[in-house]
Amino acid sequence: MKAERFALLFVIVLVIGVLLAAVLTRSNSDAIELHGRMAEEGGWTPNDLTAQVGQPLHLRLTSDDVVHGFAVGQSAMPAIDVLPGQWTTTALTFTQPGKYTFYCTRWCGVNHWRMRGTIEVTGDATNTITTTPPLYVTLNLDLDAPHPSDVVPGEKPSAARGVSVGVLLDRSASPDRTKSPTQVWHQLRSSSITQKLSDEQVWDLVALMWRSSTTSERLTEGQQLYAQNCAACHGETGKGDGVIAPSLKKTPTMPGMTMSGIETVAPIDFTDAKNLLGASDAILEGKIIRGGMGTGMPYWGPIFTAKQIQSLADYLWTFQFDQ
Ligand code: HEC
Ligand SMILES: [Cu+2]
Repeated sequence: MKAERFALLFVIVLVIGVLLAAVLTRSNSDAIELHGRMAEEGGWTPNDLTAQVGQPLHLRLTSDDVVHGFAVGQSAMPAIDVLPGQWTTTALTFTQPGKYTFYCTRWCGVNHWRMRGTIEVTGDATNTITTTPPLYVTLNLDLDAPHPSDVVPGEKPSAARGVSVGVLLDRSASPDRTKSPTQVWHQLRSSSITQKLSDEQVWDLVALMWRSSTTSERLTEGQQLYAQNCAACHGETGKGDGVIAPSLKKTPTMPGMTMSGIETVAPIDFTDAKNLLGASDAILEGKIIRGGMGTGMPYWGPIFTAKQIQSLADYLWTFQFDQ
């Protein structure tokens, strides 16, 4: 009798144990283990995740080599450190279906930016958002065509000097994002209001117009994004001399004259007036969104929001204009 009782108790304990183990392993297997490795060593494993709208996607992250970072493109979620020999857990919940890109946020090597993966989110949208296609698509711009400027200022144009020129510019006529500074300079130069001004003063007016079309907040945001994502190639001062630049090839003799998809080239020098002043915001934003398609310039469309890309383009003009 006593032995029977004991056996029953043992069975019950065993059943509870099995149930508990099942519950534990279930909650454990709900979390997906995500390993980070440098792009050359395979990047993220797995690199294609799926999720359902409104249902948390549990992740356990670790690195198999150096310190990486984890972030989801176009989301406000702060980046998570992915450390070797340690597990970090996180849960992501999506409110919109679609294809998201997750990416590494630490410069872990020359191919750092290639450390990307996707999250395919299915289900019904909880709210509707309308997205407008970028300008370069609507305007059907050729992003690979050279866009040299036929005039360049003698010194760096300054928005502050532009103010003191004293010509009242129509603020509502602030440059639309499809025009280059060179085009606007020609327009102003041929206008009667600038008759008594020097060429340099007209450039200062152009700098002022570009400054008026952005805000200090956007310039600060652009500066931070640039320092974190672009300076390694384009250089802190925009000269195209970042630490990664030597691993890309020399500048072609004609800037912009690259056969896209064929070979990598040196990062664009944003301080080169002849090149940059001939570009419009639409072209710069288009290049940032689409990338160089083989030139070495990464694509950032799935990483940044439209506003962040605008801030980046706004910031690039500070390499030409004193703002
Ligand atoms: C891995 C190196 C690399 C990184 C990182 C990089 N770029 Fe580039 N970028 C290039 C190269 C190389 C070119 C020149 C070839 C081309 O235009 O495709 C270029 C060209 C460009 C151009 C074209 C300029 C023109 O006159 O047509 C823009 C704009 C640009 N980059 C912006 C950015 C921004 C903004 C970032 C950061 C978000 C960035 N780049 C990060 C390598 C890089
Ligand atoms: Cu990394």
